[in-house]
Amino acid sequence: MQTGNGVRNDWSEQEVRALFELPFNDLLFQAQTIHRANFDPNQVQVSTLLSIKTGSCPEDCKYCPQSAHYDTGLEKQRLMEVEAVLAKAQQAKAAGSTRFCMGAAWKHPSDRDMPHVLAMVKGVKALGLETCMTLGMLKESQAQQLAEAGLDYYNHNLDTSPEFYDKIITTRTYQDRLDTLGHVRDAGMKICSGGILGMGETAKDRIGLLLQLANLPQQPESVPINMLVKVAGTPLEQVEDLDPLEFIRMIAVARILMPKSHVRLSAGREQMSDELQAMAFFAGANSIFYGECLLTTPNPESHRDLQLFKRLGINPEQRIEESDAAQQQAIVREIQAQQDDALFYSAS
Ligand code: SAM
Ligand code: DTB
Ligand code: SF4
Repeated sequence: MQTGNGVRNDWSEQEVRALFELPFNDLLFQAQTIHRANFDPNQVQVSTLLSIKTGSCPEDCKYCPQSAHYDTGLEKQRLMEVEAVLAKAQQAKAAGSTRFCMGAAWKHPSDRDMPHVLAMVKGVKALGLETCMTLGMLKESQAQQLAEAGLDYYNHNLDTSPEFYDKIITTRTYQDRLDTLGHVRDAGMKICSGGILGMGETAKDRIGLLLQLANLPQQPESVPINMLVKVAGTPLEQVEDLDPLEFIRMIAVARILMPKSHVRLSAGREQMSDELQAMAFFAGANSIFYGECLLTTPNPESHRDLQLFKRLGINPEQRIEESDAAQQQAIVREIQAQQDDALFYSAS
């Protein structure tokens, strides 16, 4: 079946397997051809991540340094103040990011935390950045609230295939994740959903993950493909490395199955050579996390990324029109004035 924009969401396992089994050059040629038909091949979307609440997470995701189930020596941090988040967002914007992704180590947001989170969305949006959050599972009403506050994207990864999933996480189900994605869609937000490679999964599991993502009723606008960052203290600390060429194949097949989505070369770039990253861009990746930290683990230094972009002739994607900028500045001034008023009245 084709949806209105020519995107298919009835991929079969056999078809996807056949793509993975193509000779490498044939696969990359097909992916690059589809990429060029849908995107400027020399543009990459740039997002910056911030951990707004760090560690002590009740979930048991075996890859994650923030799970309370494992001792990773991580410095924990309560939910950040809105002002501190906005200062980080300003810095990200000044460095050239167009999207600011805020992540919290929660099973799900509590109703008590929602007003703070909503204020963060409004404030970051008013700075002229696209907004993304990843806060764990959402209830229908919470998704509605986030959408009303202006949240553009919600990140919630399927992580792996339904078959491999319970080897990695036991505290929430695959269906829980699909339900959250449903609430995000119903509320009218864009979906950012992908997974992690290199967790000891099989080739069939990688096919299974892409089948789930590509065959959603509406494909995710953003598809992060993470290479596992092995963190000491997590159960996956010693897992065997994945052949980097299999990672490139995954990007290429994601590009072919989801031709209109941004495919993000996500966690794991710090450990990758420039040449491997260049190959990922050729295979159809067109988004990265930029800035020296992911949520809790290192990302390449900004100057290394800028040099790589220059060597490859890649331009960061610009989303903000100059004409919008003046309007956004006016909104920022209005919010600041409202805050000043609130302070004045609470002090008087
Ligand atoms: N707690 C929220 C949740 O899981 O929905 C949001 C934050 S969580 C850290 C976001 C995603 O980061 C996970 O779904 C996983 O795909 C990715 N991730 C976490 N730890 C990782 C690691 N060590 N290597 C690669 N990706 C990782
Ligand atoms: C995603 O798919 N990868 C990002 C973002 N979405 C939230 C997170 C990567 C986290 C890597 C481990 C860490 O830094 O804690
Ligand atoms: Fe918690 Fe998210 Fe880490 Fe899982 S991935 S342990 S839900 S922070």
